[in-house]
Amino acid sequence: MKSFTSVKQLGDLQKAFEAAKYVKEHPFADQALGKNKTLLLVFFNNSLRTRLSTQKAGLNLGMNVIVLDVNQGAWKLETERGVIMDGDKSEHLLEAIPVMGCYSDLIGVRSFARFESKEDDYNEVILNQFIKYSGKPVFSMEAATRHPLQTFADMITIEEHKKKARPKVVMTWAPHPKALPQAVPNSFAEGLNMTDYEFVIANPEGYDLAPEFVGNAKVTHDQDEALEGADFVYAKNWAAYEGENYGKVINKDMGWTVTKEKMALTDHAFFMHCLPVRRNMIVSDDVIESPQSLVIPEAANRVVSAQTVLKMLLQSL
Ligand code: AN0
Ligand code: CP
Repeated sequence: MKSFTSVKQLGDLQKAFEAAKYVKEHPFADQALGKNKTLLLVFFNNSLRTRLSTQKAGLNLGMNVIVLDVNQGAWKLETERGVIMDGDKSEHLLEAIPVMGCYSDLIGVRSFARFESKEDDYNEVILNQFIKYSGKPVFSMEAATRHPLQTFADMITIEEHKKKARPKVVMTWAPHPKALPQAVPNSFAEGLNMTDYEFVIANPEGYDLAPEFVGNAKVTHDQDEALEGADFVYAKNWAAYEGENYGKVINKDMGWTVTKEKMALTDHAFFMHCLPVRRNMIVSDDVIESPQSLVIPEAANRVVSAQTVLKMLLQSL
């Protein structure tokens, strides 16, 4: 594996789940693999889980781990080529990236969609510059269009909790005050399309995701209908994707909050969310605190997903 930017690069899912199970049961078995190797994590955006779980994954593998928060303490970076740099940005990404490459063996990058240009976001301009200019294997810690380490952790969590071979998994949009990227839902859809589960996406009109990510999922604008008989409810907010509304919040319909009444429509479903979550916007207190809530096991599996992927990357160095 040269870089890791999409769950599709996991290849055979059953083998990936087995690799994850081994990592979970033997977290310190591969310390020799990472010895004297440096993991650099670069954050253009905030993070709690990704930051801590990926560091822990690297440490479990015996790696040295260094972290850079680009917006706190580093020079402000210009990302466009050809700009006359007479403003507030002191350094260009085109120097910064190869310099970071000099100090590391593997590089993780978090760089959210900026919602300034759909084309730039969906072409992953920042992540791809790291891949092109760092000279090192790069992995996504949530880029503009995907969050593969989250999706892999979500899929491991479903695998661990499913009670039937083909569970019904419903990904539902839920309201949020601010515009959030489509990376998590795109990536989850990409992952679920690799399985033979029944997969339904529920969102209000105007919030349809990009067709290349929706794939074979059934899409409905009726949340109640989608929830009927669900085994897993995966809630997430995302900003609009389509047309002029790209990156905008076009409605905050509180009728889409996942409540006890909504969960009663399901087949005693598990509740999932990648976190951070806004309570009583996305999900009610009682649902997230219920025994059916998997949000903490899901976050715990972020170490497993990161460690499994880092191990694969180290093995192909
Ligand atoms: C981010 C998002 O929705 O993509 C990160 C989630 C893992 N969420 C927020 O910015 C609140
Ligand atoms: N789920 C997730 O990626 O969380 P952070 O944004 O806190 O890393």
